[in-house]
Amino acid sequence: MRTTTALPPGQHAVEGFPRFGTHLHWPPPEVPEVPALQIGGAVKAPFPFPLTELAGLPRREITADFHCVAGWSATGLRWEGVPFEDFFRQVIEPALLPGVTVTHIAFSGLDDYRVGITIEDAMEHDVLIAEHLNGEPIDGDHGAPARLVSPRQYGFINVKHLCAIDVHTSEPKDRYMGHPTSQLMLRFYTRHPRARVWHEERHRFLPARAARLVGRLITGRLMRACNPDDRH
Ligand SMILES: Nc1nc2c(c(=O)[nH]1)N[C@H]1C(S)=C(S)[C@@H](COP(=O)(O)O)O[C@H]1N2
Ligand SMILES: [Mo]
Repeated sequence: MRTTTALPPGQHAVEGFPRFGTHLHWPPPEVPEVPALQIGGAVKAPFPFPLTELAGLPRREITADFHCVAGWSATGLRWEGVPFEDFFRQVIEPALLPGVTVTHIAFSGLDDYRVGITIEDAMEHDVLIAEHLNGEPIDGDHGAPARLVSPRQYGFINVKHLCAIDVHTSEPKDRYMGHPTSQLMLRFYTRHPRARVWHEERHRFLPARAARLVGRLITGRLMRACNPDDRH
């Protein structure tokens, strides 16, 4: 296990692991009776992949810190699941349309939240489709039944309640669902296409230091509106 020595620039450690996101005004989405990942995009035909079948793929455990673009970091989280790289090679690649060059992967949640990331970032060895957090099945707060974990990228890339994975041949549009207030605030935030924490890629246009402020203002406000007793 890795012990945390340093945080990426502009981040501060918090106790525990708060629930966060654009969806905070609502309870976590209900998990379907037979949860599955709908695989689509540049494939021969879309198909569902039942989550139970993840058990038959290579498994990995990682310990990593989690960095929200608002500035807080939860440290030493132990995630367990299937490396996305293995999932891609074993499940998606055989289904691809012949001759396509995959550039991006879009991950969607049951709450209709979606982000697209580059294939390079998705194939990093520590990117997981995670089913367990600290030895327990992931709960509703943190993304049941499974979530994307990409520790080198900001929290907003780490899609909770995974239900669909689409392969793309160009950059897809993100979709942040949520309360109208969150939607309004998020219109002022254009996220960085790669969002790598160690490069402090917070915002598509603003330099890192200015983006720290925007991130804190927008996401900090969202957070406090929903967790009035917490100070993150
Ligand atoms: N499905 C879904 N995934 C999501 C979000 C969301 O609103 N819906 N919010 C993102 C944001 S902004 C952050 S910081 C993290 C928060 O994860 P946590 O609630 O487990 O702390 O989830 C990310 N993944
Ligand atoms: Mo976030």
